[in-house]
Amino acid sequence: MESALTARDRVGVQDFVLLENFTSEAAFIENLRKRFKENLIYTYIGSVLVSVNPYKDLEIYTKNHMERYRGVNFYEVSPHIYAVADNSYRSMRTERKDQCILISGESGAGKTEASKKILQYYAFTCPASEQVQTIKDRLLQSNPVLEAFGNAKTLRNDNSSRFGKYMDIQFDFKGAPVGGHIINYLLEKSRVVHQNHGERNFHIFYQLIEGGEEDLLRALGLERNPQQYQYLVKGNCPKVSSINDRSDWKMVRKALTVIGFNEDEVEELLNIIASVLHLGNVQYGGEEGNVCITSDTQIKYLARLLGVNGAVLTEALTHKKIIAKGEELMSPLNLEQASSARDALSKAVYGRTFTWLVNKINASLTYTDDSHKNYSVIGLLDIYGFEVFQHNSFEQFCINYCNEKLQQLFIELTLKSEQEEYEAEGITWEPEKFKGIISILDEECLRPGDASDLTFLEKLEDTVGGHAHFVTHKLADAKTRKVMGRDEFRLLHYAGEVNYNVNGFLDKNNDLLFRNLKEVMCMSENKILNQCFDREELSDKKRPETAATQFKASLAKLMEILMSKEPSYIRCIKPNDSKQAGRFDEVLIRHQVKYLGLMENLRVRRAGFAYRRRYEVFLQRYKSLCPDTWPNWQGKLADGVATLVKHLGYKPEEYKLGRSKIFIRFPKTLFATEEALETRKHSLATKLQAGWRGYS
Ligand code: AOV
Ligand code: MG
Repeated sequence: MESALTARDRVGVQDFVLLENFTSEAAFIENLRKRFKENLIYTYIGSVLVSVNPYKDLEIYTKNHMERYRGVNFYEVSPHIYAVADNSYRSMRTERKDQCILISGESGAGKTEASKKILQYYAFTCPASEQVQTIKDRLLQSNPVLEAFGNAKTLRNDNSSRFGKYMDIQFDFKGAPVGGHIINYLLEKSRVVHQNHGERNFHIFYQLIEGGEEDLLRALGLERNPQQYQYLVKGNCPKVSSINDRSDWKMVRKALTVIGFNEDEVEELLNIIASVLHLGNVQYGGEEGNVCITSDTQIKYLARLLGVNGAVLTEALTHKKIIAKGEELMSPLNLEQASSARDALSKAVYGRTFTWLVNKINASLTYTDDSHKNYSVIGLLDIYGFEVFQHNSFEQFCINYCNEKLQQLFIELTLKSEQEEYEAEGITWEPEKFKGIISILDEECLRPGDASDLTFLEKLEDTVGGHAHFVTHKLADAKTRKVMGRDEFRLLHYAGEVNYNVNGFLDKNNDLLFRNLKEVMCMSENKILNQCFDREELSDKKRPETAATQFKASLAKLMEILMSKEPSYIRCIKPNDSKQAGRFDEVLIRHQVKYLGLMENLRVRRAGFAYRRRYEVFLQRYKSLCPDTWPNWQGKLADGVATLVKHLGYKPEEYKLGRSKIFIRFPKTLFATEEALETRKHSLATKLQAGWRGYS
């Protein structure tokens, strides 16, 4: 028989709190490594779940597993994401307090997969009537749809979320999921018109082209070859080995039906997707000052698919309307302006359709029965993770800003008492630097005259240039200067350094669509577009808020939502950069353990929690170690605990019994008891295998 000690040697401890050498980062990582090797990807730090992406399918998400975690105490079963889900659910039910589960980690660490597992857990374990079943199905099916339109292959992740998502699941008094609501954050629209090498556009384009039926493609005027489309060729990556676009297409089509799309709506939605591809193929020619569209094939399709007048659209794609002395004039665009007007239209159409889609899903998740007005919620947060590429732009700036906000929240809520130490370790957090950068960006966007991406950079140097976490080519030391472009600024984020290239910052932040293109879209006969482009927008004289400012405000609101709920945390770790199973890249992992603040997290937990346990929790966990407390202690809890520790041989100086908790003085006492439990479990398992029934 394998002794408990060797079992522990092999699989490590399931809660870092039980590590003997809890201040040692090496011991922490060693424990992660042992467990990872045994496919044990989950480990706790108290109630925080640390998850390492296995990059392979583990048989740990079956219905049996879900059953095993249902209604069971955290400490009675091995660590699992289902335990976290169940714990939040039970807290919501018993304490009647809204919950939220915050999932964080860098790009590719496993956040989206985690959020899907949680949703599946609720869909399977919560009670359901027929109506509730419909909601459950829709909750589940909202994922493939939103992923098709909002996820894409990047260099970091084959299924990278390119939008942030916060989803409330609403439960009635019986604990049944009766509705849901999704808030989406800043979609990376630029991907619609441009992808970096080795990356793709949003999945839906490839799904449609690869999976769409012949008739459908003919009606949309599409060819079954992504390389035909300018918007799909830039990354030179039409196929991804881990993705089957054709079967995904089938899944998405089904999901749309489950969510309640009728045939007309599906048609209108696909018309929009196809029209974006046609827009990308609109070619300009002619002389400067007299730009024209060289072929009218695309315009013909576009007119039909977008439900607009072809001639009006052509004019809007080549001219800009200006109002001078009360008169409207059409001023011709040059080649560059015309292509960027076209791309702006593609981005606007796609981005607004995405928001429309979220609203449509929300409508389908709204429970109509009035008796369910009083519901409790569990919120799930799955954002885009921190990311660094060779070339980083406005989008990465926003994504990484969002991650810093979330990290800040985590620190505030869990590490407050150790914040100083955290800062002393050099992992400081300063959200203020972003605010400064965003307001300068806005200033330059609003300033008439010579404002440009480069003047923005100069202004940054003038204002935040002195900041220790900000550097530019001009301000850098000789070594840094070598790896920085003249058009870049570098920020030291909590998770690492990122060089941002300022090219395009102003345009992306302004996010402008020429007025005459808006006018054309407002006249669209496509019902979806009609809802996306509102005529009122045309009469609105006020300048719309910039993209970064809107994003900043939406994140501030998100923080308020999260603060109003009882949080649980899942900290996802990415084991390697090559998306490979079984590879534990220690350097990469140590970096994440550091910046996620896991060591500090552990120290706080140890100080506040490990040596104190409520009587019922202590008794529940260790009752099997004493014949008098097994299987159940009948008397007072305190007496049960006293009986148990006496049997375990605790010496008086090792513990104190409080009003509702036992206080254990030395960690070694707790370890010994934990080990006894391991041994007991192990011998029980061996006996059961040998056909043994009953207890001794
Ligand atoms: P992310 O959401 O954290 O990145 P994902 O959840 O998309 O990362 O995970 C990336 C890939 O890792 C998935 O597509 C799976 O192949 C694999 N994976 C993750 N978790 C598991 C798991 N529990 N079991 C098996 N495979 C897994 V980003 O959205 O890029 O920040 O913006
Ligand atoms: Mg994701």
